[in-house]
Amino acid sequence: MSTTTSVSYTGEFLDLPAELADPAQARYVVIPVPYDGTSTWRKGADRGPAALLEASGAVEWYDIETQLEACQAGILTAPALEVAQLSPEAMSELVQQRVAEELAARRIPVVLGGEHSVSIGAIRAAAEAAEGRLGVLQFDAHADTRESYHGSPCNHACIMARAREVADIVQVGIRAIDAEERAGLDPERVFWAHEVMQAPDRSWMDRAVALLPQEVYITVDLDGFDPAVVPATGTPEPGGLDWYTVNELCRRVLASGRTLVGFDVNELLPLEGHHASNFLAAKLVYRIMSMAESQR
Ligand SMILES: [Mn+2]
Repeated sequence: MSTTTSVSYTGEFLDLPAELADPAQARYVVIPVPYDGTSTWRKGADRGPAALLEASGAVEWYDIETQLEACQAGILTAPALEVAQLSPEAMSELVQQRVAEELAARRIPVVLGGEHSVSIGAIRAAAEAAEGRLGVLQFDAHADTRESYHGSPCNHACIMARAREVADIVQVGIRAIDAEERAGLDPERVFWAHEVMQAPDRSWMDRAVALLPQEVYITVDLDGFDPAVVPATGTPEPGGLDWYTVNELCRRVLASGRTLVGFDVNELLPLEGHHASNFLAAKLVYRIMSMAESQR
């Protein structure tokens, strides 16, 4: 029933020819992590990476805002990690190991979820490889700061609790938490959706950027977007971010001179007959690469 053509897609990001996906040269490596072990409501995020990759074939190589073709820097697409049967802890360790290898090879890892628990290993690897303190910029409807959930500290609802153990976090678009999480949040580091989407100007973005150290990892839970923008996600929450807000904050972070060490886009739950969300996710991956390349 959940089988669509996109599930079995195993092509390259952007459908790049071999010369733009040369392991000896490529600056980026896309790592699909089709994991859906801990999601709590609608299942199917394990189909996200294949749907995103399939949609990426329709993304233009030329980026209008940055006036460049980021793919000229080279983008590898790694085989999907085999994680379906793993516990969240074992999955996180495998992702951490793979991301650490790519960082050691001086590539920028781009993890495709899967549910949001795929980020834990990537953030840990980035924090270990960082020269100084790592910053993690999170776009999400949920704070994900539960210490443990359904028996696991590596549940999707805990990923920012794990991130703040090793990094300085900034949380944007948040609009669903429980009372216990509220008590543990650092109000300076949380940019609530209802505040930023109704703010008279974008000065809040300057405050967000200033909270990040030199080296930054970006984690995009697609439910950070409004469900009208991205309906294809497992736990949609009304009142979310729009395309230009997410793009502009990423642009400002990178234009500030900060270093992008890696990023992920997760929680895409492909819907039959709806491909706009898959395409947005693919385009966002490429836009972040384009913004990073424009600072080189
Ligand atoms: Mn979320």
